[in-house]
Amino acid sequence: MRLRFKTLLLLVSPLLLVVAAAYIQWGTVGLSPVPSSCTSDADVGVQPHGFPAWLRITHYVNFLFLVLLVRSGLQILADHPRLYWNVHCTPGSEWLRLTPIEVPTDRVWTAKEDSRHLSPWIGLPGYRHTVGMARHWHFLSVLFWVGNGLIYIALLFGTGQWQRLVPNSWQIVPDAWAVFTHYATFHMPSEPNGFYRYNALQQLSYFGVVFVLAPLAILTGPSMSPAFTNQFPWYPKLPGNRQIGRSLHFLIMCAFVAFILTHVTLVIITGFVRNMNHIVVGADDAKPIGLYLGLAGISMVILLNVLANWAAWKYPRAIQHVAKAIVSPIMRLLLDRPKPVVEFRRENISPFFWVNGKMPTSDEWKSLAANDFKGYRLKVYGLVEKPIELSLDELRALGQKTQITLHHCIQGWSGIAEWSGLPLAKLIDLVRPTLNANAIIFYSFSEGIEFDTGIVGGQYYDSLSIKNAMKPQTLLAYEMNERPLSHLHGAPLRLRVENQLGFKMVKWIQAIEFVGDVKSVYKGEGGYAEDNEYFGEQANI
Ligand SMILES: Nc1nc2c(c(=O)[nH]1)N[C@H]1C(S)=C(S)[C@@H](COP(=O)(O)O)O[C@H]1N2
Ligand SMILES: [Mo]
Repeated sequence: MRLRFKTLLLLVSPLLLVVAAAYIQWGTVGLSPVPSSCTSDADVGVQPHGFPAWLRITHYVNFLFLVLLVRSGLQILADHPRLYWNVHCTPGSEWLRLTPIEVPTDRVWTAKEDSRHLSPWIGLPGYRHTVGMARHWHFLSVLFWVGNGLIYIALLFGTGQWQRLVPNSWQIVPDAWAVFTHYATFHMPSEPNGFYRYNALQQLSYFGVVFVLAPLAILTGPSMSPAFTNQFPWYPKLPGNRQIGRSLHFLIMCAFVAFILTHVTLVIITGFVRNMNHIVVGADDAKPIGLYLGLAGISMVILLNVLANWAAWKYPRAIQHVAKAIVSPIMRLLLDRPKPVVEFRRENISPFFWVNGKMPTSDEWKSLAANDFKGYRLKVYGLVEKPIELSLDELRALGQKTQITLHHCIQGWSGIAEWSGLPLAKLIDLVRPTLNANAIIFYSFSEGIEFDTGIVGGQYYDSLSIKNAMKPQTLLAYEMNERPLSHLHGAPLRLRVENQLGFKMVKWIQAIEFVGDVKSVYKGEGGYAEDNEYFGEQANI
């Protein structure tokens, strides 16, 4: 693991500075008194107060999904355990590296080889290169988390409870500082009864988590989506670029975890039994029932997490299909229609471009490669009126488009390159799919690797809907950065489909088939990664 020293300093120095300031104040002028409005005990007339059932329930549901989100998110991170501020992801430029490995320069080191094992105690579902399953849990959880959050916000403002969170005067800042100086120097202030009101620092923290941290977590998510950022080019520029968005998404997760740890600690040390009664049963007394039910609730969250891991390993296909039924329609509705438009300039091209996949080993590809692919014929067949075979020269003659675009790998890395090739729409016009054709299958010369097991085997392939294939940034590319495609990057022909993730972009294309339904091909999930690694076939995010 490596964290750049400068970055570490940048991240922790604000915290160190405020703590130091608290000590300096204590040692010089003394601690500011905690304002009386903070310490005065229950003023029963104050409205609103207490914790109604909706608040207690949404608080609990929030906790459950937050835990699932953090665990599945860490699993996604482990698939490319490096965080960058730059969009090129050049090895060595990462600000945080959660792997001991420095990328070797004397041989090919694929992004999949770079993925790390994560203990299933931490990760959901744990182990190595399980990004497909982790994403299903992440996206399913986020739907429920956001849904629960919206209900909470609606009721918060519908019932007046918001007055307990939203500060109504700037006085909260010096008041919160006064409380902070006490905590930081280990002078526990006398606490107000949280059933009626929070202390100033507590209120400000809750306000920050609900109205700043949660929205930022939600907003930084889509900055990583190829479909979304290709529709709204300004969006990833808000954080700066896709990798800054990804880094911030991670740092926001860290802030959530830090908040939860602090929150739980303070709940325990400021009157555990009474506090648990407040938030679990909504009563302001010292009976132990809230504590018992609360601990049972926490055990339930742990149990559900164990079940989530177990289901991911025991019934991965079922989870893939549940996500397909719930998540895919939403992605399709929100992200599938617009045409990808974003292009970059030559000077933006990445100096390094990560590689994925296993080079073809078949004699057929090797002998074609030995002869500079002069003998290559792309076969196009299936549900088309005019099946054809095309040489590379014939492909070039059909039309050429050049685009400089950002590649988004499902693992998290990205890179900008210039691609030239035949717009797929032209090929589709030429072969004329029949009315019952809906999807296009791209078969590779290469085999896939099931990464967690290391099993090599089965033809790599993937599919596109004809609708997506017709979009202007879908190319059969034969050039990268003004050179014929290199062997590593997919010679002689590869797919580019810029509103989707990298795994859809089959390299070393052997043949193209038009089908009615992807169910008829191999295991029927729409691609090698979908069949064997349980990736979702909808690759908009
Ligand atoms: N045949 C084949 N094509 C493939 C893959 C593969 O394993 N085999 N990996 C995919 C993935 S996951 C990505 S991110 C891109 C990477 O393209 P690159 O190696 O040119 O960067 O190729 C895609 N095409
Ligand atoms: Mo990828």
